[in-house]
Amino acid sequence: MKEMTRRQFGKTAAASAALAGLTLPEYSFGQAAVEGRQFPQGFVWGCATAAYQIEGAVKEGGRKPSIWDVFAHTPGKTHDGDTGDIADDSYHLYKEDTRLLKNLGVGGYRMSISWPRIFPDGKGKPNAAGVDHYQRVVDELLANGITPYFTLFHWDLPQALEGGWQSRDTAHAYADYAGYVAHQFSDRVKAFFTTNEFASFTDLGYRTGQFAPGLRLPAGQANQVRHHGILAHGLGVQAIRANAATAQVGVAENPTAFVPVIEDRENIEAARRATREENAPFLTAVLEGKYPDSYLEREGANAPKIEDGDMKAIGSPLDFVGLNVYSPHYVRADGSPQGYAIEPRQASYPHMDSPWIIVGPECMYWAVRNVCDLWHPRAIYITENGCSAEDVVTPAGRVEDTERVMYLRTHLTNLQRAVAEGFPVKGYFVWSLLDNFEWADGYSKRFGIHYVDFRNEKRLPKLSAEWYRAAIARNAVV
Ligand code: PNW
Repeated sequence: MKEMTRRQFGKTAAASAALAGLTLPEYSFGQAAVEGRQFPQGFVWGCATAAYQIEGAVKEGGRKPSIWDVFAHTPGKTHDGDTGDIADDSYHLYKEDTRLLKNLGVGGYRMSISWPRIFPDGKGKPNAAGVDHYQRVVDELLANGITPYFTLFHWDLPQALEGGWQSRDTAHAYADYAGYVAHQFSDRVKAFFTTNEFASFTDLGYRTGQFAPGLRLPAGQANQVRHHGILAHGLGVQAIRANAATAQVGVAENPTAFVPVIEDRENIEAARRATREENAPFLTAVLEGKYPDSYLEREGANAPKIEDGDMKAIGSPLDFVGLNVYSPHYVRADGSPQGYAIEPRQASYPHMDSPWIIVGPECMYWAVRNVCDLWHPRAIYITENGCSAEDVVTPAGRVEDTERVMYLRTHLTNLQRAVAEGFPVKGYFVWSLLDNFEWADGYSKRFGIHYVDFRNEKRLPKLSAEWYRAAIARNAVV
């Protein structure tokens, strides 16, 4: 028999319904689907950005350079020599950005505070103009019913801090800065993320050199940098709590998300083991207050030097854990002592515009589940999820980023699974509100749900913004 096309089938169905005197309820299929894909009441929908990626105005309001200003201005370090000098000019356009957020209907905005605006020299005398700027941003958000979530460190380390993260003093300077910001803002800002993605600002900055400050240190020194990164987080938690009794504190981290190749007991166990082992110097240390012995043994003489009290600070209890989730790693159980093997990725694996964003939406479910099964955090936020796409403005003046919609929809479907199974996921922040300065990739990779014309900083909602708005309005994956 000849196969019926969908269109023919639709016509036939409609015709037989009409014959039987029935009218098909509008959206009948859609509604049934949405009911099963609902998020809980009070779920926080949001967008995320980071200061250096959107603000521009690098010399205004008393700001001094961060390591990213210096790095981006060093020839050969970023795509086409792009810098964050202007970026999205959000320093001036924050009211417009707030309008975009309001149009989406989000409840939360995860933004980062530029350390060199608050302490231009990294420490010492705070800069009132920097504090005032963020007070105005918070005013605007609150006036529009949007809850600010502060990330206190999203990689823009003040250049003036000698030695950067190689110096233990930087962890103490960070804690002073974090405590100061908490003190200034905690009457109106309730949620603080200490740091964003340990591996990105330690390993990529100091081991592989792709990110600022672009160093390639040997393993022992690089491990010490990692230690200073998580120590900063721990001392920061203590400082925030000391300065703001009611503040909610957590970390925003991108642990490698391991997906079991087959969903059975052995492979699920392998994914859990891999999560703990492969994230040993970062999330595991933070949530256990201890480096796993296997990590210390593996690193041997290169293991970090730990001082008294470090691990207690690092393991400070958290109110929530933020997870940045983009891509999966597949893992299987094997007979090895560690009990798992990470699958190599085949060359044909599908990816988004950034080659590292491999598409495997189950990573969203498993990132949540592995972390919850291992460490039972009180709450989880998805602090970032999103993708780059080769967006173009059509002659009709639109950006039809259907592949970003596909990416978001499938990841949210998997997040909804986690929520439905009872994992304590409280919110989700799309990366990103706007196209922006994508670090070493400069302006060549677009992650926004709003398009930005970098010749004039004009914003344009993409199809994905419309889609996100609909999902938020229905509190469901649509
Ligand atoms: C995250 N990688 O960075 C950051 O938190 C954002 O600032 C960034 O814009 C976003 O993801 C998109 O890249 C990452 O190469 C950058 O594995 C690179 C990697 C991971 C995270």
